[in-house]
Amino acid sequence: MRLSRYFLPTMKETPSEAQIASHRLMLRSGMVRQSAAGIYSWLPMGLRVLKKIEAIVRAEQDAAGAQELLMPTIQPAELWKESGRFDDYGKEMLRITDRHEREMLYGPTNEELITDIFRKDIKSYRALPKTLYHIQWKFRDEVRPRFGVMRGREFLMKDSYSFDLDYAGARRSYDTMFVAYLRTFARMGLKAIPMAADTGPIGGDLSHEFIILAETGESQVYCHKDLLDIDVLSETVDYAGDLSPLVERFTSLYAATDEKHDVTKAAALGDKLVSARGIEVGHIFYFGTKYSAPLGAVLHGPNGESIVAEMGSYGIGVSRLVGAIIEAYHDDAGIIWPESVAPFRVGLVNLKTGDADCDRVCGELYGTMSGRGIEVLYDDRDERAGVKFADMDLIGLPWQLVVGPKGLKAGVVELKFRATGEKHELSVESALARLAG
Ligand code: 5CA
Repeated sequence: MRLSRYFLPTMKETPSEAQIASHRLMLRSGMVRQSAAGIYSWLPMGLRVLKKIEAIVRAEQDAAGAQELLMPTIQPAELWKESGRFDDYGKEMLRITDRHEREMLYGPTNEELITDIFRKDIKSYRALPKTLYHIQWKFRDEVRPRFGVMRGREFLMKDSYSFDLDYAGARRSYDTMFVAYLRTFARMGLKAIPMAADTGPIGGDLSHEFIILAETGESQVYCHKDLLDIDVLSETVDYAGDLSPLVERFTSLYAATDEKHDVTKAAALGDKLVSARGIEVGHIFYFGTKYSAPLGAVLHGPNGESIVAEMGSYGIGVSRLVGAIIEAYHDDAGIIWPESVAPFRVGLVNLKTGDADCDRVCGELYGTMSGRGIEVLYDDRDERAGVKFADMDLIGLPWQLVVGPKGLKAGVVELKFRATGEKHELSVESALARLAG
């Protein structure tokens, strides 16, 4: 992509409405624009990151055996009356009446709708277990939408729902998602710690929030220091095998949100206790028959008996993750994207647009990288070098490849790694080789 043609409205000034770094940086780097309180448009650069995050979430869900479908954003109120949540959900639910005076709502979550789909088509115990998921916009009329996409009213969630025949099966499905979540967040460069948590309006009696530690987090959390040292991606995961040892490595160490905090247990950890602020990026629940019983998701068992499906649900805040990753990866100059979610891998900077040599070499580099599938944003604007450097640091692409007239005379270009600021002068060929690796 050529920056001269790209829709990337960056800002030098810090927007006054933004209280935390990620919100400021998302506005300044032209990723999102607010259209109403807690409701955002995703501009091209922001959307690229959102899609990258979505792709990692999807890949890990698929690897764990979950199947993707897509449910609508608008749901009929009747289903929620069947579960009893229509009244319980209160003011957070956006209620809508259609032209036929039918009560509808903009889905804040999908337990009822998925149970309805399941009960209509799945009748035999042979069809289980099943875990279904979708990645879809939700609406919650939050009292205090704030911090940009971190606590929005409209937000993108990945939500999965598991159906099993008994507790043991449901526990297995829970553990599968537990492990898939560990891997998902690790692939984004995040250390998300599973913590014992309250179940709130979703219900049930087993639940973990996946929390990343950050000063600007909305919740107070406590955990054992050793949890921060487990390297999840170095573990071999076999979803057909026994996942409980890995799950136990996490759950055997103390970790709790404020609501579940046990002062005595925490005190016993001594200097191993970490007390910090955290951002909830995922939340998983086991709630047995809370929805399947009232909605009648009942199966024929092997001996003609009736079995009420055992369920769990598993959410990831896909749009919240964009902000959460920036909270974890930024400095005074801007964002520092981990490679796995970066909107482009390389920012190609032409220090002197209009100079025949610079234009030619940049054109060649741009063509070669694009041809090799390296995602590159080419700053071909007629701007001062200072402006170009500042914008590149702000948008935080992992690599900056800088081409200037002086360097070219000496036969070199400069490759900068945004995360460390490390710079190397290299020949064009060596720079390309580095970037391809
Ligand atoms: N049905 C369950 C699991 S599918 C559920 O709705 N869980 S939840 O309420 O915990 O939401 C799942 C995730 O969505 C949260 O962990 C959080 O990361 C994200 N989320 C929740 N509310 C918001 C919000 N207002 N803005 C942005 N992300 C949110």
